[in-house]
This record gives sequence, C-alpha cells and structure tokens, in this order.
Amino acid sequence: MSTLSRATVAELAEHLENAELQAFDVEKITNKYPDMDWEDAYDIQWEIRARKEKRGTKVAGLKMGLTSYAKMKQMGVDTPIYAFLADYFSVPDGGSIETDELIHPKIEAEIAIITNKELAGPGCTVAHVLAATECVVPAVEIIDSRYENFRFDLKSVIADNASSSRFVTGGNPRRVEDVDMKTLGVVMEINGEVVATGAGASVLGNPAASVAMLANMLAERGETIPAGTFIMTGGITAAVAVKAGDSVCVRYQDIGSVSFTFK
Ligand code: OOG
Ligand code: MG
Repeated sequence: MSTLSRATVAELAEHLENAELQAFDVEKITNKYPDMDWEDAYDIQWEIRARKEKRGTKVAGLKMGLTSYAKMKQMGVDTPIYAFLADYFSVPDGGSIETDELIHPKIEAEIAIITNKELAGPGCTVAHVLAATECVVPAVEIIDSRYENFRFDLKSVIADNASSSRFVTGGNPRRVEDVDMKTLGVVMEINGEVVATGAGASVLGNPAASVAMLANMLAERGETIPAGTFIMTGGITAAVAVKAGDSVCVRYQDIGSVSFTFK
C-alpha cells in the first residue's frame, strides 16, 4: 500500500539521482513527505534503477546495508535494507576514486559473495545461501549519502539507494567451503594506520544470513536473486570518513586485501 502517486515517485527518483550524479546534498525526503511508507521508499529506489538502466547502465550487483550493530548504531536505525550497485560504481583494486565526484564519502569493509544458483524467498536460509555460493570476495564499499550531514531515517535512505556510490573488490576470492565467513577477520587501514577491525559474524551472525534476508526481502516484491549475482553483505564496522589524498587498504583473513586511493 503505497501513499505517493506515480508522479511523485518519479519526481523524487529524479531529484535523488541528480543529487548523486552531480554530487550535491539535499534535505531528507521524509521532511516533505512524512507519510511515505516502506513501499514508496523502495518504489523510488527501483525507479532510480530503471532510470539508469534506460540510459544503458548495467546492474553490477546487489547489497545489503545496516546489517551490523555497529552500522545500525552509527546511523541510529534498526532494520537492514537493500540496494543495487550500478556498473560505474565499480573501481578496480589498486585504482583511484575521484573525490570531487562525491559529497562526503565514507568507507566500509564488507564480505561479498557471488552466487551460482538462483535464490528465492520466502524461506531462504543460510543453508540455501551456502549451497548457492560460488565464492567469497573481499569488498570495500564507498557510501555517500545524498542527505545533508549523512543524517537520515530508514525510508529516506532506502529511497536514496542506501547511500551507494562506489565499491572496490579484488584480493583472492576463495571457494565458500574454504572460508569461515563468521570468523573471517578484517583490518581497515587509512594511510597505514589501523582505523577499524572486525569479523564477519558482526553481520547478522553470518554474512550468509544477510544474503538470505535479501532473498526474503526481494520476495515481497516478487523478485529473486539470479545465479551469478555479486552481493555485498553490509559493513562489518562503523563507516569511516575519508578525504582527498587518503590511501585505503583493507586486509582480509584468507581472501587477500583491497587497496585504492582518493584523488
Ligand atoms: C546506509 C548504507 C549502509 C552498510 O553496509 O551498512 C551500508 C548508510 O549508512 O549510509 O551500505
Ligand atoms: Mg555498505
């Protein structure tokens, strides 16, 4: 049961996508539309996805957000959310990110997987996810909320594609049977200094549970996770702000490291 008209959904999608593409911040949309509901929020996100696809952008993967208590606490919200990753968000390992194209970027260390079977909810479990996982991949997400001062509520952030802006993968992906995603440790360094550490279990007890939740959330819209999907399971620690000139290296137990710089 959505409350916003098709026209308002389209207008808000254009507004938030322009803020993303032109790197300017905006007021959170619930200020003007306090009665919008969850379905409206995801409708706006799916409309942003449709706008990009119409222009030829491909979807490079999916992500879950706010799956760790560190992240929920940092952002003052209490439910995981999902979003999509556009092809141009992808930055190669060892590459550099144009800081000017972003508003106020923060980085997150995440564990990602690539599926090899379709995953469909409702009823998707960790066991289903593990049986459909090709490999485990280290990933660093660069989030960049389009909202002023990175302050938002859940509906506003869902509409804003969960602050998605860039991501970097690399390292040495491993087969799922060769890694324990729960105990997999991560060390995040900026300019050689350790700024955060954590383990996979911070993400809903097991990053695979985040993927199961994604399948179950997508089922509410009649969607599934196709085979071959790259999925980032959510930040393990709180996100850390970065600035031009910073060089980032996140080291993962067993699956290598990911590095890049901010120009
Ligand atoms: C929302 C996106 C959160 C994660 O990994 O938890 C997210 C935000 O904090 O801006 O990507
Ligand atoms: Mg994230």
